[in-house]
Amino acid sequence: MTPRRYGIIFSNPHWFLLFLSAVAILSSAASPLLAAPRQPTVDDAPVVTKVEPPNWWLKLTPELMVLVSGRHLEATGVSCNLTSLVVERTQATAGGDYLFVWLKLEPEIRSGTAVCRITTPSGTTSFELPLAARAQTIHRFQGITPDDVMYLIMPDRFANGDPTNDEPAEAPGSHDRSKPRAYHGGDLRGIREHLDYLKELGVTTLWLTPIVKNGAAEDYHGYGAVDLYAVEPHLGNLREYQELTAAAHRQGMKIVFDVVPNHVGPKHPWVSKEPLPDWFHGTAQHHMNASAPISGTFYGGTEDRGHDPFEAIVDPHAPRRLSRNLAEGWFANLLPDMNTENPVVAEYLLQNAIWWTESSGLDGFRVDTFPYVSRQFWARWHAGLRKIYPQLTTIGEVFHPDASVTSFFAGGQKRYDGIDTGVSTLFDYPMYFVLRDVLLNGAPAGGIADVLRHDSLYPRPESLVSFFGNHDVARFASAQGSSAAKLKLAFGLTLTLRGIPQLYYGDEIGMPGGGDPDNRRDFPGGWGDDAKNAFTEAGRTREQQEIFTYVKTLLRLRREHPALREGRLWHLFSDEASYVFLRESDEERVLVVFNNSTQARELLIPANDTPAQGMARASRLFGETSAEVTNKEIHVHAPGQSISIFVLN
Ligand SMILES: [Ca+2]
Ligand SMILES: [Ca+2]
Repeated sequence: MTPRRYGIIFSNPHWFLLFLSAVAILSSAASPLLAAPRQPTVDDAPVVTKVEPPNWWLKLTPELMVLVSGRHLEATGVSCNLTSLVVERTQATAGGDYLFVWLKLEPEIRSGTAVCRITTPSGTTSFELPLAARAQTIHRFQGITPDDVMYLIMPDRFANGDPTNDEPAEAPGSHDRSKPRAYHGGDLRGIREHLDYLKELGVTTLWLTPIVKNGAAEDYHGYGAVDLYAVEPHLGNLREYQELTAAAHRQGMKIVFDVVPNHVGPKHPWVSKEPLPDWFHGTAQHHMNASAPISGTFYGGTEDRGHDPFEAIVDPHAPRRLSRNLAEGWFANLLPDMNTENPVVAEYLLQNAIWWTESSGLDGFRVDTFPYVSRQFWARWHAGLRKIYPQLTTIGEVFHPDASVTSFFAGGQKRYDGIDTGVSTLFDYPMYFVLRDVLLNGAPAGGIADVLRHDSLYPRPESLVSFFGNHDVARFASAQGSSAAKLKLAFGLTLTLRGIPQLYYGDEIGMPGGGDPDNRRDFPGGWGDDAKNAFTEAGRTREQQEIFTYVKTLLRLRREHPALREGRLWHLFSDEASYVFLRESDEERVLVVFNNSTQARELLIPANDTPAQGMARASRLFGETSAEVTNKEIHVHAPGQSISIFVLN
């Protein structure tokens, strides 16, 4: 990656002085009236205010790009006091407010704090770069598999473990639990203190919404970064994130980090002063809107529904103008869009992901706004990560109901553009839409099988992340048409269908909530003065306990029966109200019966040409359904609105 397109770079001060002399001679020849150069003053002295990354590790990468922020950083030379740390080149930008320093780490380099001296025409300054040996890698960077169950937490809304950080000095007035868009005080320590609750429930992996430092009073959700190398002070600090990750690992749990390479927050200091002229796509004044509708359609239909830019990316025949605003526009017309096509930006973002991984030992990334970033970037980013962390799992967010669209973004394959994004897996949004449609709107239960039929479009469908709720949609319990019984069915299907299940905090106790931000209410009991503590059985209402037990039991069955995690899925039966399927592993055959009707049903399920053929018995693991097996058929009596699970043998 070369930054040379941005100007002339001098790694050798001698050449720089020769250049300056030449410029001086030419200038005076061209303009004899030019005043004598102003003498440097104290005000011109170079100052360093920030170093990114703030530290690094030995034997991790052969090179490192450091972005130094400050003033008057027009370096004529940079050198570090470790002989094995070589300054390869530098580039001052934005009138000296930034200085890029490319370093080479020789193999023999030892741990310690390097001091790198910056010399400018008006003085010198320095920055420090601590370099440490890598920690043991065992039980770190583990990756996620279908053996895992992920639980999404919005840290500000889960549990307040440290009231002293509720309103950091730099954010006065930001904390108010009565305001749905203010900070409520939840934090990383609060999550760590409730790992036993999560362990008891049976989840194995925690996905936290972004923990990086945000800048606006209503950025409790974490998606408005102002510093990609700091933990949001409302949530704690880096040490507390490291402690949370280590504590989770000790409990046999994993941590997924929510990473957002697509954009930063509007208050990021880069917005008023970019490190490079094309650091972002566009500027605060002039940019495209990634969320703008596009008029016109090529795809027929009586109604002009407009172009769906996701569909345009997938369509090899669609003009690029239909998807350019998606990749280069500002999300919600508000969030500064990183120019990921610029190799320096790409390097910054890759190093940042490596830094969080190495700092904490995290096990995977949930990757925000995946289709909004160029596919070339994803290929490079993943290649860089995998070189160091081959097990690390990345999960892309492609918010679209059509598997022919979502699967286009899956890694492990190339489509018409010849690019493999490298992403490990994706959220199964098509299944999300159908689950809600079937359970809440009474759509045909066979719609589930219809989604699964598209699995051949994905290289690794068994790892798709299935879910029925998250922080971007109304709570299932509060959606129109919902009920406690339907919430249980949503859990039942999500935890038995193929894929890696993802649950949303509080759904296991039926937490209510409409659209954003009502879907992000505080977990009851996470705050010392809460009237009820739903983290304990005694603090849960009867209905909360019923749902909690239901989920906990399903999670235990999932642990105990490998077929429910990894087994091949076979459709056995489907119609308007029911879907019956089988999960087959080497060890066992597990039958799952879903009845969406409020009425009990008698079902005769053909077993021929499936692994259910020739089975003699159905032993019930879960539910109230009874089943008798003959050679050719399974006779099921399913109560209304039920999920039942059997082992066949
Ligand atoms: Ca707090
Ligand atoms: Ca973008």
